[in-house]
Formats: sequence, structure tokens, C-alpha cells
Amino acid sequence: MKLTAMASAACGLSSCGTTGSITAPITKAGKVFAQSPILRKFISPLPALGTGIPIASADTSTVPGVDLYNLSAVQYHQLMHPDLPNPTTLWGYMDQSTGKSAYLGPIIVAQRGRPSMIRATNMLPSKHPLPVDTTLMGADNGAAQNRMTIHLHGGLTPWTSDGGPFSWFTPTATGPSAGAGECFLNGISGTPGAAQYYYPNNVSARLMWYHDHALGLTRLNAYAGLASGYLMNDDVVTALTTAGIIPAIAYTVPLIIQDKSFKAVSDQYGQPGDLWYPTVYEGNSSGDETGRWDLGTPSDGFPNLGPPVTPSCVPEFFADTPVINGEAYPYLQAQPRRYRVVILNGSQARFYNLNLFYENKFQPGEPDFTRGGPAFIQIGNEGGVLPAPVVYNMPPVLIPTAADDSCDPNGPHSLLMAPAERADLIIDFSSCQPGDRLILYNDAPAPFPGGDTRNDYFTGNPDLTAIGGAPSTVAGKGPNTRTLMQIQVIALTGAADTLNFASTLNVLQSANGLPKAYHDSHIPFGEVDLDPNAANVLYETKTLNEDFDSNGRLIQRVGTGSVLYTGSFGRNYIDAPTEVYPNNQVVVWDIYNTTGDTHPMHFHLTNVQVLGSAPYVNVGTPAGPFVPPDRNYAGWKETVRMNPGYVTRVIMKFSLPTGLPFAVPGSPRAGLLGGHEYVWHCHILEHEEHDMMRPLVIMP
Ligand SMILES: [Cu+2]
Repeated sequence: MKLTAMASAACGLSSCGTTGSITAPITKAGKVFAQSPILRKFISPLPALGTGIPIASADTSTVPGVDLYNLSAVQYHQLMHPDLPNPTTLWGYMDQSTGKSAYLGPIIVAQRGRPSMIRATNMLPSKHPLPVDTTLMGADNGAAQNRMTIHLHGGLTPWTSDGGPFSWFTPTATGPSAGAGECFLNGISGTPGAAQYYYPNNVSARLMWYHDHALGLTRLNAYAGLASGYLMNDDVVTALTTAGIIPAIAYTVPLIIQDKSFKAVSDQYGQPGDLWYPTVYEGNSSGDETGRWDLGTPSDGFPNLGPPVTPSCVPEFFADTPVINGEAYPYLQAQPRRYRVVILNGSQARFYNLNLFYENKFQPGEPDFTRGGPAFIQIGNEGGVLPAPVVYNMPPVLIPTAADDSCDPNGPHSLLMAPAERADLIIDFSSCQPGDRLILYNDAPAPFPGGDTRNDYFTGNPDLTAIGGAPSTVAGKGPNTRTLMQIQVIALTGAADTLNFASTLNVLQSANGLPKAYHDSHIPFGEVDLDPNAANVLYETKTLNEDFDSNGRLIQRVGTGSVLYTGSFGRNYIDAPTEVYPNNQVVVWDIYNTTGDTHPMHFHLTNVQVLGSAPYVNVGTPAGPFVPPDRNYAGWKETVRMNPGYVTRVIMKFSLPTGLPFAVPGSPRAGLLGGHEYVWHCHILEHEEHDMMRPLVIMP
């Protein structure tokens, strides 16, 4: 029984590679992990909200009381850095009212209590711009490559509008299982290849995003660009903004951080400048440990189908180029005043540990670790405003120094963000002088927390070409996954800010600051903090597991505390549901992470409260007291980091949306009992797709 196995999905060179190999050694010449063209850092501006990233325009008349957005999913091209040889081929959502595409656009701006709808038309070409692994469920048996579905991440929506994996549709879809998945119940009668999504918008102010969730293609569709912002406003945050406590929209900057790799040479999928994504499972094998991932004997339940085929999925993808708001290594010009900075980690798998440093005067483009920049005041996360502000003063930094590039996932760390996590910040630049430059710096290991030096690109790093990595990075240029963005301080325009760091923190900490905002965001809407000691609360054990699939590849799976397959708690997404509850059930889940990676677990339908975490030796038995989570995990969350060797305790209430203008049918899928079908899954996209996701079924 693998109760406490700590195998890392992409472990360090010294720790793995010789166990369970089933293939012949791969020669170094066979390594194909590509590196991007060398790009100059900080030569192009950050795309801004409303210009670089367009805001969707709503049709407010067609459906009374509803903001309607008519979007098309299309292929288009956009230059993501001036030094790239070509504009990059992308997939994305296009606002039909403008007919223009732009990366991460159009952002939808919504108001709490006013529903919105998306009518989406699938106009994607038949050939995917990225390598499709046809061994994955959903992408197999000749499935179309241009399947899509939209999930509003963070929206608490009726399940037929939740964009679950089985609700995908093609450009010719006419109904469930007719050019679409079994759960495609939101088609538009008489309009093939289109779907409509209804969002009640009954959540407090926060940054959400809508992105693809099609079975077998999610990781590729999102990487190709099918992901956009969705900004929720409410009266609470509006009041704080009107009062001048939260900076106004003119001084609000979204930062959607992703990592991408770009082709330097043409291949069968595209030309130089196009997105690169791995095609080969570079397995570690006896005598050659330069592969990136373990190969093993298929775990129980997986027939042995021989070594991985190409193209193959990979356990996780860490690209070499940070892209923010669709621009590689951008700069942001900021005045000496406060800004609201709203961050989303939209990466496939990469975590970020964020700090601001002044730029090194003698090494342009690099941080001066002795000069921390302005502090971050975090006022919100993906669950809305926090009950109290959290300050990040620079340092601490992680700066991996261990030979294997690892860190302690339990901290200390700075503003640490796993994929899909958000942070709503206020940063006061008023202590800076025009001409000052700052570096937004990341030093989270990848994978987190184990690290692999080949995924950590920084100036002067060792030449890792002998082990399938990149040459040393030269100053001022990429690849560099540590120096994400430069901030150039410019002269103040208009009146100076009336608040600075200290007075902002003071007012946020006062009773009428965030404590009141947190209360007003939830209590009038019946969203009380959940009590684990209340009557009828269900306590259950869940597990996060790592096994080997039919091709000997690493596979991540969710499970319960009981075994379906010998030797692992892991269950496949397609296995019979184990999370089935009546409407309005409150549950406490103890989620044991038996793997070597931290997993950001994401919950559809509900927000959760994190009660704490504890170490363990045996699943089912915490080996110590539960320690409260990081302070920016207070309040509500919907994506929660769960560290290896720890059990994380969350509490949540599964309440189906109410007050809908239409009846919601049950799931037609066999074994789903006619329930309303949601999912919970890891938001490392390569984990989610293979196969770290389970149904979440609520009986109406
Ligand atoms: Cu994961």
C-alpha cells in the first residue's frame, strides 16, 4: 500500500530515474525539450485593461435584465514580443460586436446580482495548433480536435452552464452526443456549433476567469489562449473605491501571469514564434537520468500498453518565458501613487513566489536583493475580500539554494501563487522617485516544491544542455522565469494620492475597513462562515495520489480513503462517483496528499474555507495538530494549495443555484444518478487532464 509515497512528478536529477524503467535508455541526442528564441527583456509595455485587453461589450436588450455577450472561439495571430520572428498562432474568444481578437480578451465586467449570459459560437479550425495526445480520454477514438466548452472559473453556476468536461461541442454540434459531449445540454436550437451559458453572478467582487474545460483538450486549449478575464464588481468594493480607500479603475492593473515557450524552428505544428508544447514523454531510464519524468510499471487497473507514444501528454509543463497580459517580459509605467494590482496565475503548472525589488543599478534588468520595493497589501483572493489585510514586505524570498532547487512548501514564503490562485493587492509607489525601476521577481521552484533546475531560468544560471536543459541565460535577455516584469516609475500626473501605505493599512485594518467589507460581502447574502461542529456535517477522507498509467507515465489521481485499485487510493475520473450529496450538504474533507507535489485543488459550484493542515504518516490519521493556513487563506477560497505529506482540512456547503429563470435537468451520464454534475480537480492543467479530477454530484 503506497500510503506515504513521495515520488515527485518531475523529480530532481539525483533522486530518481532508476526505478521501474520499462523502456530502453533515451540518448541525450533524443532530447527534444525546446527553448524559446532569445528575447530582450522589458522593451514593450504591459497590455492594459480596455486597450491591449479589450472589455467585452454587453447586449442589454435582447434578454431583459441580462448582460448578453456574443462571442466566437477563433484562431488568430498576435505578436507576443517584438523580437519574436512571427505573430503567434492563438485560439481565443472574439467579441462578435467588434470582430477583433486580442489575447486574454475580451474581459467581461459583471455586477453582483445582475446575471450575464455568453452565447459562444465555435469557429475553431479542425487542426489544433498544439500536439494532441490521442491516448487521453476524450481525445481518443478519432475525436475532433476543435472541441470546446467554457467554464466560468469561480462562478457558482447551474451545472448545465458550468462548462464541465463532458459538455464540449464542435462547430457542427447539434445536441448531446451529436457532435458534442453527453452533457451538452446548453446548445442553441437551430444554431449548430453554439452554446449558451447563464451566470447568476451571485458572488462578491473578485477577479474570475472563463476558460476552456473540454475533455482531453483543456490543457492545450487554455495554453493556446482560450482563457479570458471576468471581473466581478459589487457595492462593497465600489464603496471602498468611491471612498478612495481602494484605488480607482484608472489605477487598477490586472496582471495575468503565464509561462509560454515559443518555437525557434518550424515543426509539423507551426512556424518560429508559434507556441511550443512538449510532444515527447522524456522518461528517466536506467543509465540515463537526463529525462524529465519517471517511467514505471503500470499501476493496478492499467493494462500495459507499452512505452509512451508521440505525441504524449506530460506530467506537467514548465515553459521558459513569462508572459503577462499576453506580452513577454513587459514593463509597466507607474506613478508615485497607490495602485490596485489584481493578479491571476494563469499558468499551466508553474507557481510564483512574488516580490518587488529595486532594479540593480549595475545590472539592468536584475533585482537588487538588498533593496526591497514597496510592500504588497493583499485585500482579496479568489474568494473575494479578505477579513483582514495581509502585508508582504520584501524579502523574504525563497531563492532556491538547495542542490535540487527545492524549498519548504510550508514557508516562509512571500506572495505565493499556484495556478488559478488570485491576489487583489494595493501597492503604494509614493515612496519611489520618477526614474526608479523595480523588478517583479519570482523564485518558486518548478515543480513546487521539489524543483528541477532545468525549469528555473535566470541570468547566469549553469549551462544545462548536457542534461537536456537550456544554455546559460545572458544578462538582459531571456529565457528567464525569475524576472517577470519591470516597473518604471514616472512623474506624478494630477493630484497626489491622499493615502499612502501606512494610512491605507490603517484604514483597512480598522473595523470599518476590511472586517466590515468582508461581513457586508457575505452575511446579507446568507454566506455565513461554516461551523465544522454544527449538526449534520459530514466528515470524509480524500486523497491525492500518483501512479503509473498504461504507458508507464506518471499519472495523478484523486481518491477517497478507501481503495478501488490495489496499491493506490487513486481513482480515475471516469470511475463511479464517490462525492454524491444532497443539496445544501455541509462537508469537511480531510485531503491527504500522498504525492511529492503541492496541488492547487479547485472546487466547482462552491467556495471553501480552509480550516488548517497537519502532517501525517498514515492516511486517515493526522500526526499532529491542525495549523491554520496562511493569512491570505482566511475567509473563502476556491483554489487551495495542498502540500505533500500533509492533510489539508476544508469545509464547504454544496448549494445549487436558486432563482434561475429555467429548469435544470439532471446529468444524462450513466452512473450520475440524474444529479447535477460538477467536478473538483487539480488546477495544474497537466494533472487535471491526466487524471486528477473527480465528479462532484449534487442531488436536487
Ligand atoms: Cu496537481
